[in-house]
Amino acid sequence: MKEIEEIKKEFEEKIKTKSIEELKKVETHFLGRKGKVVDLFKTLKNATEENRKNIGQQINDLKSYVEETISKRLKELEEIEKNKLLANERIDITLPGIRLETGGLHILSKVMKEVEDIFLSMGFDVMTGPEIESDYYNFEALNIPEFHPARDMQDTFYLAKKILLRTQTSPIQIRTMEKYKPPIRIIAIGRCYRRDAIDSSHSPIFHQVEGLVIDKNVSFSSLKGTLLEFTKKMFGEETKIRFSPSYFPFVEPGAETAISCVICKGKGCRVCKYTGWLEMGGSGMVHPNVLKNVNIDPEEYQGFAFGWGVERIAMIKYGIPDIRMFLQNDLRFLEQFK
Ligand code: 2U9
Repeated sequence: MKEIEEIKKEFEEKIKTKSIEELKKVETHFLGRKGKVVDLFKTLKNATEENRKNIGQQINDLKSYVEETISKRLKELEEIEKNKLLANERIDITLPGIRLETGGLHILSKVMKEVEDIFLSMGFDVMTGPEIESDYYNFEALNIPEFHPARDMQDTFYLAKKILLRTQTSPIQIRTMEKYKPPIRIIAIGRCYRRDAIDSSHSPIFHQVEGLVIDKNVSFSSLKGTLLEFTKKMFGEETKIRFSPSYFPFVEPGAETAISCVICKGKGCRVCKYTGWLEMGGSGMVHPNVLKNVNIDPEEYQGFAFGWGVERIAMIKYGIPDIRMFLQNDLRFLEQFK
């Protein structure tokens, strides 16, 4: 009887094991073929006749207590294992989601669309054309003859003797006038190329928007009205516009066009170099020779045209200090316009 008590005490110590593996060892230690409980049954033969029944009963009770306790303990440990597993796999759905990076339009694309929308609202069509052009469409048709200084002034990328990367979007205007009869109201917008030295305001790749209106009774005041309307919509209602006489082979008279400084409202600041004005590009009445080149009679039809730089518009509108930023793909710059 003393031995039964000792084994029960030892068992109650060992059953507090933490792992299923350990528990299996405890089970073998007590209930296995060479286990403590089996040994107890072997000692039965030493018991007296009248005690044998009682002791046998006691040993059986111990055996079933050990079995029940072990299977209870096993269930507890399995439950703990399961919960541990669940805890590891648990997903906290209240955690903030992982923000998926989304792309965005490049600021120049946005500005070109804004320019297009303004002219579309004024009844213009938007035209595009090839970036690889012939020197006929890029120079000759625009009244820029073979050895005119404008050619090297524009420092052109030639791909072959008479094939080049367009230096302005004017070829689109020529192609449009060849294809459609007046009245014409279009803007031509897209990428142009010049062999310029790169600096904060010059890039070999830049974008231009040119406008062209061909109709009867088109006057210089039509040009001023159209550009003023565009300027107000693009830079704000209080913006003014200024025309200064200038020369371009494809317009006569020609004018440099400037807008009042959007930063200092014309008082004078570093951005407008204290002039109060910001040069935006050029404009003028389409030269009669250009009309003749596309078989439009300058006696019957007149027209005006202008050409502004898209980077220039973006840099002034958004305070971008360096034209190279548009092409450097620096996310710190690009993401500001998402
Ligand atoms: C046709 C007839 C006339 C477009 C014009 C300018 C003046 C002009 C550029 C200067 C550098 C724009 O800022 S820039 O990129 N252009 O100053 N462009 S008049 O005149 C045309 C165009 C097409 C058939």
